[in-house]
Amino acid sequence: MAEYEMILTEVEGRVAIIRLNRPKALNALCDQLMDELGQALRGYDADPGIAAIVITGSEKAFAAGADIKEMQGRSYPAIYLDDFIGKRWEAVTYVQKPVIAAVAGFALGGGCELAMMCDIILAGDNAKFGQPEINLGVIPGAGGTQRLTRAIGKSKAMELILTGRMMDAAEAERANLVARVVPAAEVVAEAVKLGEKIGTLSAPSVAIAKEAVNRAYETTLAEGVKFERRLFQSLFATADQKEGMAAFAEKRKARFENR
Ligand code: CO8
Repeated sequence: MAEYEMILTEVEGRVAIIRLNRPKALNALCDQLMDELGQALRGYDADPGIAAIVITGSEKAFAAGADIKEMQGRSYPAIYLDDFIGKRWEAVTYVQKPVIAAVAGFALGGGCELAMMCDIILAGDNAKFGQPEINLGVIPGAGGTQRLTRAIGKSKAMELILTGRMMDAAEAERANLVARVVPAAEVVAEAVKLGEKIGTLSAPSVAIAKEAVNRAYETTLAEGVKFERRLFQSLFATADQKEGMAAFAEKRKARFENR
C-alpha cells in the first residue's frame, strides 16, 4: 500500500474509504493532496476486491476548496501551460466504480466541485455547499459553473456562483444536489452501507448503469436513449443477467459472479 501524507485510506468489506486529511487547512485541495487522491482512486478502481469508493473529509470540512495560498502567486502563463493542474482534478471522473462523496461540514469551491464529480453525494446535516470563488476575484475552475448548473438549475446556480452564498444541507437536498441528508456523525457509515449494497449487485451492471447515467450529461435525449438500449442489450451477454433473471423466476436470491 502506498504511503500517503494528506489522505487516509481504509477498506471496510468491499468499500474503500479515502479520507482527505489536512485538518489545519480545512482539507484545502493542494497539488500533493490531489495527486495522492488520484493515485488512491486508480489503485482501488483496479482492485477487484473493491466494489465502491467513498471520499470524505472531517466533520468540520469535506474540503474548503483548492488551496488558495498555493494558487495565489501563480501567473497566467504558468497556470495555463501547466495543463496537468486540470488533469489532476479530473481523476475522479475516470473511475469506473461508483464513487460516493460523504460530505460533512464545508464543501466549498473545489471541494464542492470534487463532490459533484462523484456519482452520489450524501450530506451530513451540518454540510455547507458553495462556490465562493467570486469573492477571490475568480470563478469556479473545476467544473462548478457546469455541474452545479446541471444539478440545481440556472437560477439557483447563478445566485450561488455570483454571490458566493453557501447553501446548507437541507437546501442542497431540496435543490437535488445531494441524494440524502443524514446526521453528520453517520455520513461515512451511511456511505459505506450504500457502497456495500451496490457491492452485492452485478459489477458489470453497476459500471454500465453508471456509464449510462453519466451519458445523460453529455448527449441529446434521443442519442442517450439509443446508447442506453445498446448497453441494456449488451448485458444479455453476461452470466449475471441469466442468474439475476433465473433467481427472480425461482423466487431465490441472486448470486452474482461479476461475469
Ligand atoms: N485554501 C487554503 N487554506 C485554507 C482554505 C483554502 N481554500 N480554506 C481554509 N484554509 C485555511 C485557513 O487559511 C486557516 O489557516 P490558518 O489557521 O493557517 O490561518 C485554516 O484553514 C482554518 O480556516 P479559517 O480560520 O478561515 O476557518 P473558519 O472556520 O473561520 O472559516 C471557511 C471556514 C468559511 C471555510 C473559510 O476558511 C473560508 O472561507 N475558506 C476559503 C473558502 C474558499 O474561498 N474556497 C474556494 C477556493 S478557490 C477554488 O476552490 C477554486 C477551485 C478551482 C480548481 C481548478 C483546478 C484546475
